[in-house]
Amino acid sequence: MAQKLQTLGEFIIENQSSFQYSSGELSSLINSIRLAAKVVNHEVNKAGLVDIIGAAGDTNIQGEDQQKLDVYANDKFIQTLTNRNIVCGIASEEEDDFICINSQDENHQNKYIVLIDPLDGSSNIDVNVSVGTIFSIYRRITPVGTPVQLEDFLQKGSEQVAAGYVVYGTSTMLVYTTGDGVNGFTLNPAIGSFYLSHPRMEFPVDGNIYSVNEGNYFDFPQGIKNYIKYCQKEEDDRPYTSRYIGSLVSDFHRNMIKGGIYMYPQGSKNPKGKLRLLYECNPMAYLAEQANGIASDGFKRIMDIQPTELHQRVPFICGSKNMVEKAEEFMRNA
Ligand code: AFP
Repeated sequence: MAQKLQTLGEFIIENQSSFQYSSGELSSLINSIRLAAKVVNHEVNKAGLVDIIGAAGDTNIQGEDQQKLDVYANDKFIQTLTNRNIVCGIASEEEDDFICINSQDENHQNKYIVLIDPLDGSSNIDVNVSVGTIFSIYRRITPVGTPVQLEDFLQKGSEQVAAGYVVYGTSTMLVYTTGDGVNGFTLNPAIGSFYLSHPRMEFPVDGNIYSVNEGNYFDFPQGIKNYIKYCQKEEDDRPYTSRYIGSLVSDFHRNMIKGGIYMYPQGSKNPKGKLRLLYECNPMAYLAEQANGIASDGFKRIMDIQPTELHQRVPFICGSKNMVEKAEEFMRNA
């Protein structure tokens, strides 16, 4: 007999009580992200049809060209979270500073803050390659009812209460964790609902895919060069294969399903790594650990790093446990 399909909305309600701080607020927040994701998905899918792609003329704080869909996704997520009045602060990869919500209202009781990379991998949009949204949720540490402060955003990844991503791919999926495993929901575009399609997602302990921008090979630390050579050697029946999309969400998603490792190390072009600790690495690290994987900067756990600035970058190595441990071993011994 066919199994009953469970929608994301039903899943959120059903699992609300298993969340340790259960008050319904986190559920509403994830519901808002679901809503914004559907709106952005609609626009991303139209990208090839309408003249929405291309640089918007602005440059973000990292000095990168912003594309119109980056701006659109940023606005939609911020608007949805602000209008529904369920968070007290938002930080976005596309904004220079964090946004304080309800700063004038002493009676507001919202306790969550959201950090978001609204459209990661956006340089892939104009060639019809998958992109994603990444989000990360924390409880504020300053008193409720006061304006949020920078310290609310500069928490270690280990303090996250939820994290997830939306991958706008051949199908659109929302994958998230609230600390009790990772579940994936696929959008049925005909109905506009996300359905539980990938319950309890886990990285295989080992894998055979390594994902890295090998164009930067000569710039990599010796440990990473040695690890890549190890993957390429044909001896000992180690048939590794290379797959790199250049869109973190998509590379992570594939590796979680098939088993693999993603690496973006430091180098002279990116002395501290390229990826952002708060918007990309911490949420992916939380998902990875909840899915039996590991995320490291080559030497230590990503989620143990104390952030010092909003747009901080770190080296990032993430994926199947045995593969990440092996890469760390090469880093230590280099
Ligand atoms: P964009 O959002 O600028 O396309 O950057 C995407 C990204 O942050 C991450 O999603 C990719 O894995 C990584 O950068 C790709 O970087 P390279 O193009 O340097 O390999």
